[in-house]
Amino acid sequence: MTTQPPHPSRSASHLLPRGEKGFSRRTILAAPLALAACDRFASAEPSPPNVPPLKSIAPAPFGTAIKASQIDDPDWVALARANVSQLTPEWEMKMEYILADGLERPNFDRSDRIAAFAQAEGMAMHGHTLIWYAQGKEAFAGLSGAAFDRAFDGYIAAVAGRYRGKVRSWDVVNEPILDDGSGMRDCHWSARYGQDGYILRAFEKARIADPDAILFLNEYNQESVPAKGAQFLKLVERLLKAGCPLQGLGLQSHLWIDIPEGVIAAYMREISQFGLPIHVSELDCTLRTENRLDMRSQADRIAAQGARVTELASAFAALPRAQQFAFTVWGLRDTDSWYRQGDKDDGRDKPLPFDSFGRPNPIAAAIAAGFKTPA
Ligand code: 9MR
Repeated sequence: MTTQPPHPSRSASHLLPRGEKGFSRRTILAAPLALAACDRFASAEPSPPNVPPLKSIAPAPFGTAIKASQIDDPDWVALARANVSQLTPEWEMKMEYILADGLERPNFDRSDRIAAFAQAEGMAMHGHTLIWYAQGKEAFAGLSGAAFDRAFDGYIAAVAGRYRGKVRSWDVVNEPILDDGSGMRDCHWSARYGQDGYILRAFEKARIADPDAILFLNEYNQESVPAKGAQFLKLVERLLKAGCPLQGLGLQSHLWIDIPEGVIAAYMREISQFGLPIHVSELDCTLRTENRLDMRSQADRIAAQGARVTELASAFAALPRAQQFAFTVWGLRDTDSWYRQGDKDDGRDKPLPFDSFGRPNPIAAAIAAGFKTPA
């Protein structure tokens, strides 16, 4: 197994207040120093690559994560209009926002705004996410038995029902597998319904609330941590056998530069065997590693990043057309990324297709190269 960069779900740091989430203390201290040291003699940044509008070269809808505030940013809107045809709300369609004031007072203002923007711009929308181990604990605290069931079913009915006809698809359940791939996560949902039981129930309720949306199971590190990928495939098999209305598989693809060559493409071939639509649902690729002694230059890191991202895009392009659901990046500009928020921002990471001025990054060229050469 390779050294992985920190992941919010791994450290549960996404449960921290906004602006406090992100990297482990060790990485926060080490990464900027390591990057600064190895770049001391680096030449000026190379000029941005020429890349056609990403939506014009993608074999399927090209998506991005969106925060409602970005609708007020004309530069972001221009970049989105040029490059994307699908939107995934980054956090304002989750329980953390919808249920911030409790079960009785759901907040739909921001997800409504994003849905209206998508409609006005002729962009599709992907709902994210109904049931997640990491969220809803506070809102559901104190409920048990039938009251818990009513709240669980009622939440899915209200949210998926509200956006019926407005979303193309939903991440019904997010991130059910343990990080090391040894099994399923325990959480407040599994405590009541069982580890597979809460997933089955969520999909059934979502199916009823929105019969037309394509229903996805979404997970990270499937294509990069073989044990986790294997566990995900086993879960999909069990769910389908149990009659779950699971219709699509979400590969988050939060990549990092040291994923061994070939692993991503091999997993894409395996997961495609179900014949279900595949959504590359949250692509970014951090340049950071947790290895303090990593003295690679920024240019070397960017080359490694390009290789992994091209491998992913190329594996996606090689899928049968009916299985290419969408290819979504987890933000457009580096400065929009969750890797670049708050005091954890080292100012150097370039995980997304555009720089802070909206100019294409090498990763955009890497995506384009992959789309061009299906493999
Ligand atoms: O990027 C998202 C960040 O803005 C939110 O604060 C955080 C918690 O809601 O979620 C981040 O997005 C995560 C996604 O919903 C699920 N997969 C991992 C993503 C990156 O942490």
